[in-house]
Amino acid sequence: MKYTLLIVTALILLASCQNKEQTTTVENKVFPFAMPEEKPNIPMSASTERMFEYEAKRVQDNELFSQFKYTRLQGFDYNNGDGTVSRRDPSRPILVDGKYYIWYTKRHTQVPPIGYSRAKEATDIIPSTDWDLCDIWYATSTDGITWEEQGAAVERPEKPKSGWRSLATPDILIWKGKYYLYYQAFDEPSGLRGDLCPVSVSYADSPEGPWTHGGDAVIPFGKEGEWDQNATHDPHPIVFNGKIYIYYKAAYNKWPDNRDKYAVAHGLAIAEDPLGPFEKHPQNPVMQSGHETCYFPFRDGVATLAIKDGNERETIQFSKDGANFEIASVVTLPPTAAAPFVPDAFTNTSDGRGFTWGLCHFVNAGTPEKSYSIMARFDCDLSLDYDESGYKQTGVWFSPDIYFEQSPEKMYDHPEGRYKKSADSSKQ
Ligand code: AAL
Repeated sequence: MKYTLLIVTALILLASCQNKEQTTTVENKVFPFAMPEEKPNIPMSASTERMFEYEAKRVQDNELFSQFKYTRLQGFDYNNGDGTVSRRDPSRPILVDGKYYIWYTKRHTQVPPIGYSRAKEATDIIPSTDWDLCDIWYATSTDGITWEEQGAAVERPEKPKSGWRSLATPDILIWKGKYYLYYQAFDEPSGLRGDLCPVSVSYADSPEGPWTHGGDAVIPFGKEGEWDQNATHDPHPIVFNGKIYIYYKAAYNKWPDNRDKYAVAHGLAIAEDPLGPFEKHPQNPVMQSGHETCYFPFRDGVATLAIKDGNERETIQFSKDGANFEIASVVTLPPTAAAPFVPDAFTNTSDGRGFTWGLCHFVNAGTPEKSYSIMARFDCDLSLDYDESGYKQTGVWFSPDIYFEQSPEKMYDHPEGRYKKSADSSKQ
């Protein structure tokens, strides 16, 4: 009797254990309610698998995710918005002796630009694009919002020196105590044969100048038939792995009669001396999304903001080697032509801290007839040293007017006018 009772108890216990085991197994096959720390060993969808590849599983905890908030800059006059004064493509701000410095493309022409597609009509007085007939100007600020324009830093040289037609889209490098400005140097009105221009460099001992010309075509065009055969735009230097890494942009797959098929990619050129020679990375283009370049040291690698163009537009990406980028987050309303204040951009850090603010531009400040650009400030939390939950919210609430501004009727109103209506655009 005693034995029978023992055996029955043992059997009941065994059965209950088995049941428990079954329940546990079944439960573990379903994705849990509490966010798992580790990737569970259960069948998962592609999206769930990918979630474990991000630096944080919740986007709100992702150091490479942020909202962007915008502020108008004070101190810049735009001639009542008549299209004759434009400022665009700011460099990253640098902080020297308590003052922020920026450089940018400034156009001050008698008339507004006539547009990319009418470049043949451009003269010494009439600019084709917003960045035609420009010089590199600079401004200073103590708070990043109110700026004092200081004057030209680098002006167009006389014809036929490279850049005689226009200088545009500068960015700055600090290397061994000297300052280097890289910028696009045009020898013809932009739009004539695309946006044809290579990069020139000038250097100075102080951000105030004077600037000495240091070379032209420092990042040479690719050979005929190569993706960067006729443009090296948006030079954007950082110091990484003890060397100067310049990211640059080229639009490819476009010809004067076939601009709509264009694609944009970024290349990387590396040098040990700011004046070159720059060697192009064998895996170029290193980035197939994004328009203007924006790269910054982040942790032990390099991160980038890829905006406007490409399948992976509006993403932030990260790469350990500065050349092989993966998506880190998808963002809303990212800054156009972002130029963040990155204190460790040139320190050769292997622990990049990110940034919390910068400058950007809006190219549609005017109308298509009086087109000009303005610069603005953005704030965000892409910094490892700053945590502001407001920037990590996922909802971005535009007023209904913003959506209605985007009406089908206004689809081709872009001031840079690169897109054409299809022959048959009527809807059935
Ligand atoms: C910009 C940049 C380059 C282009 C033009 C002026 O935003 O991509 O600089 O050449 O547009």
